[in-house]
Amino acid sequence: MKDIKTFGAVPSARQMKWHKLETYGFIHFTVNTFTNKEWGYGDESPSIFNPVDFDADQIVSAAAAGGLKGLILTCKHHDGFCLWSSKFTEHSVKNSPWKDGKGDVVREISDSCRKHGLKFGVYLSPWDRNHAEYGTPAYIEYFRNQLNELTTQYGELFEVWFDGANGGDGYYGGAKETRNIDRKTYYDWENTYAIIRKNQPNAVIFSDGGPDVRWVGNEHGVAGDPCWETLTKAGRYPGVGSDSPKVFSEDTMVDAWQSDTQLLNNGDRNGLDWVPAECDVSIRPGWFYHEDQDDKVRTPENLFDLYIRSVGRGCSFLLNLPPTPRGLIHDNDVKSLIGYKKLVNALENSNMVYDAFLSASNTREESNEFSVENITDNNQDTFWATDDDVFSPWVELNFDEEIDFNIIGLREYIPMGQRVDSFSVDILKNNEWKNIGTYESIGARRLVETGMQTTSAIRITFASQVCPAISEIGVYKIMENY
Ligand code: FUL
Ligand code: CA
Repeated sequence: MKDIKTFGAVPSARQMKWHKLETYGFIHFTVNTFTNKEWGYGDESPSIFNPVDFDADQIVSAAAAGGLKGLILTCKHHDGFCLWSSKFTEHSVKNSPWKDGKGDVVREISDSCRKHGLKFGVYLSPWDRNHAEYGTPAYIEYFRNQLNELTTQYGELFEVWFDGANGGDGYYGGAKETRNIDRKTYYDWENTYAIIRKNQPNAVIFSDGGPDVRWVGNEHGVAGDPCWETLTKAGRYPGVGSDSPKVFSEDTMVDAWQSDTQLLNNGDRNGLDWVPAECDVSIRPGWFYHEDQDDKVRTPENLFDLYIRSVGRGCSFLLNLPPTPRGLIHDNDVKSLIGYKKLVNALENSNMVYDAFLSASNTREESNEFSVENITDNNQDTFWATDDDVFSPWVELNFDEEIDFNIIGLREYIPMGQRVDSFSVDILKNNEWKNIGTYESIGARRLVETGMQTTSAIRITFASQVCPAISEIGVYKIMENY
């Protein structure tokens, strides 16, 4: 951009597309839905998969009602059962009674996503507790063949999701034993990623080690404060964190990662790569549907709180919606999604920044191109910037009358990097500036809760190592105690 130099790591074109989505959904659906389990052992018969009322449009409409911009489907979970009719295994929908073995969940969900304007992504578990050859080179060939099918047969994908859980006990074609793999070398990840790069150049690859999008270090949907967009990704692969456990089990998996999870949660201000975090969480306690959790669906208020603590910290919010054994999203989940979307809309509609008179302590070359007006034009591609030697400028918002607000929102112009270290918010009280908080990190989006404040002027002072580039600022009022 003109003569402004970028700062540190910057997002790739595919990451920029992904940043625009902010919220999208996960669909966990497989034999577990019928066995009432979270992890299948791999010995489940395909005959149990029979979602008699399966309705992709109902599932995708539920996601759309919650404002979700895409869906990632568990095409194959750890149990190895394939929701599409893979050429390379019998362990799939082709041997289930559903649609007489002619059904394809991946096809129906991806088609419906396109119909409703949602992006589509795939989850393919590297770990396969069904496959007889898991642990040998032959399984890698199988895994890559499947990846090839999923990345060529279902149109454009926005994300490919790799789980870190890998290795342990399983059915393995009847061997029923424990198999451990070397997670650093077994998948030869760079060459596995190459399949995705070739077939789906716009798709981001997710795992706890990136390379495009990183796990946020917990499954509660909450990013750290601060949460930097950067991290050094050298040596990091799915399931290969600094303290990854040797053997996975359902109970110990998340705990065993502890020291690495802190780093994933906060990111690294000095990291060499742009690897933003994704905050995954389920709308219910389980990832898969369990009838006894029908009354444990997250409330709209709770989902909104997660939105603030994920999207509002520069990350994405990945919300899991598990279909029932009939193949539908339960009414309770649909109600919560609708209520949550209302709260997000209410936040956006409360933005008072358009009523403010704007001023700034410095504007780059005093040029209109970098004018402070760019922070309220609802366009993320325009921004306010200062001269190169200005590292602590301020922006002032003056209102004709006093306003009440409790959230301040900011966006950096991230194609130029994450430039701002911190920012302070002051409000005018009895003709004096009163500080109400200092916060670290902005990135793609920042929503800070300031507590309810009444004032006629707000001043935001930035601290950065290079001139800041701020694309949007918002001043919001949302009900308290959500
Ligand atoms: C975890 C898996 O083990 C869970 O079953 C689920 O798929 C979740 C999203 O990731 O690592
Ligand atoms: Ca703008």
